[in-house]
Amino acid sequence: MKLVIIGFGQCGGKIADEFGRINARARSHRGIEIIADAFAVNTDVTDLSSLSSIKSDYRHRILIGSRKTGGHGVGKINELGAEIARDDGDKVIDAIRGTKRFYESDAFLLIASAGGGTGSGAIPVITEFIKERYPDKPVYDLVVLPFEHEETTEERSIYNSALCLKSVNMVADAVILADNQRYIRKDASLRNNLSKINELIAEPFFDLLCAGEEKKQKFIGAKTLDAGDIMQTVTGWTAIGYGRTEVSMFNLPFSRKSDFRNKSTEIHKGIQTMDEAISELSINCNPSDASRALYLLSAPHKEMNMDLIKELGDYLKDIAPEAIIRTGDYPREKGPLNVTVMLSELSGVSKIIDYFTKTIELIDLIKRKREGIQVEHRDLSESFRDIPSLL
Ligand SMILES: Nc1nc2c(ncn2[C@@H]2O[C@H](COP(=O)(O)OP(=O)(O)OP(=O)(O)O)[C@@H](O)[C@H]2O)c(=O)[nH]1
Ligand SMILES: [Mg+2]
Repeated sequence: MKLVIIGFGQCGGKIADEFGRINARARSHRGIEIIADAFAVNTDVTDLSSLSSIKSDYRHRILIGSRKTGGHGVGKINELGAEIARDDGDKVIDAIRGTKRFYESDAFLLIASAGGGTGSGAIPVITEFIKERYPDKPVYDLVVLPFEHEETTEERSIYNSALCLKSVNMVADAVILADNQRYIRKDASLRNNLSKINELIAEPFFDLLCAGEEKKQKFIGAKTLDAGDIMQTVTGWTAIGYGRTEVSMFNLPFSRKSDFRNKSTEIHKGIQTMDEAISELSINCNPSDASRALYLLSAPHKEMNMDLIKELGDYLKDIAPEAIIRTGDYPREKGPLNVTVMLSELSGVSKIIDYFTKTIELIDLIKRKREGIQVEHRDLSESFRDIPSLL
């Protein structure tokens, strides 16, 4: 599957840049392209300058709203981010139109954080613009959720997230959720290493996008998971996960490949890898809430067999019984065993419901506070009405 990637704001731009890097890896290691073009859109000049893999011309690094922001961002006011995107959205559409390999692309992937200002406000507006202009291509929005510490110290990040999530859900074909907090569960120091988190966010897409673009016969699986399968699966609220096991751990020393013990070890390791993919999902969710799912097994030829693929399918069916499951295998020469899982059309995601609930409470509180201040003002003016004036 080949994507047009557009990152908004600091977070979106950085992750789009990371996708540029995985495309370079696909090109040099596998001789294929998984990205037709990549863009970054921002109100902040400095953020645009700090990117590396996205081309540096003004058509690929698109500055919007400079009249309103002086090139310094919107300071977390996502309503302003949305307004600027409405005014300057044509710049993005013009840039897409200039993409030489646009006709090769299967879909758009738009990326932003929900908690900031520019990206959070711009992503729904530009999604809508693109849907109007290119109604036949799916638009997927990859939305990054704030860290817990940001939610506790800055109510704005919750409010922004609720507005952004509600809006993207109204216009995008799917919203792929990536919760920053999930990536620091095992290593809290990553909180200060956003580029590592960005790698972890982009990595699960690598095999998934490569599998359907593979040209070499020996790397084409018995069942290829191509753009059509992905487009049939990815819809609504979506989570993605990825597990990896080094293959050398599989092989029992001095035993033949056909040995029954090797086979059961392979299946066991395959299931363990899928388990890892599920427990490392980009957002905490309940797999049984998914109406659609897919998994891709990528492993060296000699480790791949139909039993393993079937066992993985049965396993996923057990934990996501309501889901229509699509599957694929992607044989490699060497390397680890990877399992990529996507759970889609999720009926409930507790973190999202939380944002909506908290934001409704917040709006209510702000309204009551405002009314309170008005009453105070009224009280004050009433209280000095009878004081004589010197004027
Ligand atoms: N994963 C990840 N999260 C990031 C990155 N940069 C910022 N964030 C998160 O994104 C949120 C802040 O949004 P930004 O993307 O910085 O904001 P923006 O869209 O540039 O908007 P303004 O700066 O307000 O104009 C916070 O929740 C950060 O934790 C990044 O490179 N990777
Ligand atoms: Mg910014």
